[in-house]
Amino acid sequence: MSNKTPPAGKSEAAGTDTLDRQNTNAKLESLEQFRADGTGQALRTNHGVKISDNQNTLKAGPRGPSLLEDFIMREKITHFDHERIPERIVHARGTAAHGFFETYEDHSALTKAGFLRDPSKKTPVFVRFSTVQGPRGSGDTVRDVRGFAVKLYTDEGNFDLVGNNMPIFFIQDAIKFPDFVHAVKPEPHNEIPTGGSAHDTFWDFVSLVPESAHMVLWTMSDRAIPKSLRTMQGFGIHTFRFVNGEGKGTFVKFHWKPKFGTCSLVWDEAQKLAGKDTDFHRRDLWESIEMGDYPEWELGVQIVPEEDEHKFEFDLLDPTKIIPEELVPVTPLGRMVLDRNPDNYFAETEQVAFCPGHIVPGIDFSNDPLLQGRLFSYTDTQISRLGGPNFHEIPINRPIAPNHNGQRDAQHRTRIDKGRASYEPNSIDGGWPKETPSAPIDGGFETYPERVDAHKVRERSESFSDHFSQATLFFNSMSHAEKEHIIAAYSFELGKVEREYIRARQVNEILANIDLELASRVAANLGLPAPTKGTVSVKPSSLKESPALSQMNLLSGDIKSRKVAILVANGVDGKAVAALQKALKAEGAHAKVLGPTSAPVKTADGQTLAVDASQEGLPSVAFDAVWVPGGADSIKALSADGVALHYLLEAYKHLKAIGISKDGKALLEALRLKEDAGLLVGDDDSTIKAFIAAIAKHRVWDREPAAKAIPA
Ligand code: HDD
Repeated sequence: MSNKTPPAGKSEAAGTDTLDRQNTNAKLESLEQFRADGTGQALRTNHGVKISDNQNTLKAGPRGPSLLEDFIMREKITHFDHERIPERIVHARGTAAHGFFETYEDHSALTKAGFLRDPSKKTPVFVRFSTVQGPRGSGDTVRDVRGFAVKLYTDEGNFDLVGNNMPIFFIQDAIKFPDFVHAVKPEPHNEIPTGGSAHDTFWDFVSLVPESAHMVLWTMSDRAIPKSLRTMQGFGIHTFRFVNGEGKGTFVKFHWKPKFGTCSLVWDEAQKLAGKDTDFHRRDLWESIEMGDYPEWELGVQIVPEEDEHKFEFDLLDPTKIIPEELVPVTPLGRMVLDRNPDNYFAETEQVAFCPGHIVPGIDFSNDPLLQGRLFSYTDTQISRLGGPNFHEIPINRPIAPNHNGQRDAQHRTRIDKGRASYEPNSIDGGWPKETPSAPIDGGFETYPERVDAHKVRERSESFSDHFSQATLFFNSMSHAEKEHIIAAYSFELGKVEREYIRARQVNEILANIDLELASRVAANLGLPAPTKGTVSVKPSSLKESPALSQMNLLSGDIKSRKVAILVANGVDGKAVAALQKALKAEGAHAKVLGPTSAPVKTADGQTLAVDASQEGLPSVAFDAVWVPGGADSIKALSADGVALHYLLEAYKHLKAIGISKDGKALLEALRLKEDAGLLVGDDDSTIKAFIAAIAKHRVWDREPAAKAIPA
């Protein structure tokens, strides 16, 4: 509690703040002044002068030299010259959306944070998703961690939950972050590779730093190639603290669980998409919002009472560890819906500034040394990225809560502060703005008074020293297919490492301590001897498996918002197309009719059928499933069309649901594909039903061995 007495006048908590809470909507509307629309407006200079000619520079005669006095041209070119700002050192490639958060109920027993107490309140949010390694123009579907940064504009100030789609991190102490980032970023001599970790400096570093073992395993898993941004889980990673109105603290870990389920691409698909549609993830996010398939997540927390802090086999402060959900289940708090695309990429997505240090009363930090370092780094980076300390005034960063204080001036100051006193205490301006004492609700922020009694040391706690038991737990929790993907990913990445001693070190000193089968399989693929034992003694986790870690258990169970390609040519059975479209629509899925070209086709009964795109224009990697309706002529044409044949083959190899009319059996024979749980032949309702059920399973995993034998 503050020991300073506020100068005479009512406390802000009792007066203006309550009023502001009621006026949140009015404030949101006031942000509207920053959204500009030029419709119906004259073209003008930045200083308001109407422009009569935007085509020609002022010249001395039509063929003469340009004149320096052309203030219109000079203003335009000067502004253009400075259009780019430094991209983020990490997480440069991102995409974002607006939405809201609402709490399911009053969680005041846990926290006094207002946005988690009032179920009638919709708190605006802005969420930016990102890859980590690549620059702004890099591909969306590379193997990488995804950033999951949420800005909640609460009545009590902005709360930024700056997390990732994986629940742990590569390093335990922030002082190692520059080393880690230098190692993973493109190599300094040739700036290769763009958007990937398959190179020597990354594997050199992680093979020398065993604390990275668990997180590297996650990045070699399917989690690093998410199907879409709306099918990713999000995590706050660090242990945070909730503080309730009585000042009681509780440790929490934040989780975002997606309504559309958690699922991934397959590796070949991810690589192809990186070329065929660099914008695959941002396009999906954008389109799903435009189509009304609003991405949605449930926010939950794992709750650990303070007295249980030391009850685990790992340290709650160690960011390379999860709390298995089987030990502490996730308690749902509320939901977040993204329902509006930004108006302007630069003004919003590029200029948004997240800082883990942006918290509100009711939430506090833990002593996780990675989190502690982050509290410094983010504000510092915004100063150079956004050009000064006033980045909070950029519309996307403005809190909806008032933010009066004595901070003044500096570059890009936009607010015109009235009053004489830019210091506190003051008597000239009636003492305003004043401190607000901490209170059970609506009070000023007060740091949780954790007792600290220690020596100053540069040391890593002994409780942070186990780097492998949870990596083994993760590997053991994977399905057969997921394990195979992990083995393939290590083999692929290490196969690109030029120095054999780095490959060998990763296999012998890291993988062998996680799982000997994993190590030997990767060793065999690299032509290295298989290790027979690990290099350190690891006390295994007492939990053998954590089913919550396998994506096989995290599907939504329906096919809402899934995309199905219907391949047609002249002579297609138009009624069959309509029946499938109707069935898919009823399930909330989206069908697109794809022809040999973008031109309409003629159905068997002579009707004209519009097509959405050509098969070449929207390749199979852009879809979840493919259907080939009947019609003898259509099948005949598709059977002789290399693009259509490749379409089916590729969907088959990527383990997607495929439905083919009985008329189309010849197509399967031509491709030598066999029916299976997801490759269905038939035209009746029961085939459509089975097709829908196969899409809901996301992939036909049992097909994987057969699919591998088919040419790429
Ligand atoms: Fe970080 C950006 C997530 C550790 C320093 N980080 C950044 C973003 C995300 C994360 C999602 C992009 C935000 C946006 O969309 O604008 N970072 C994490 C997570 C970490 C983590 C989940 C560990 C649990 N980061 C971390 C450390 C440091 C940084 C330890 C420095 C000591 N991170 C930065 C940064 C960035 C950043 C350099 C680049 C751009 C920015 O901050 O705004 O300051």
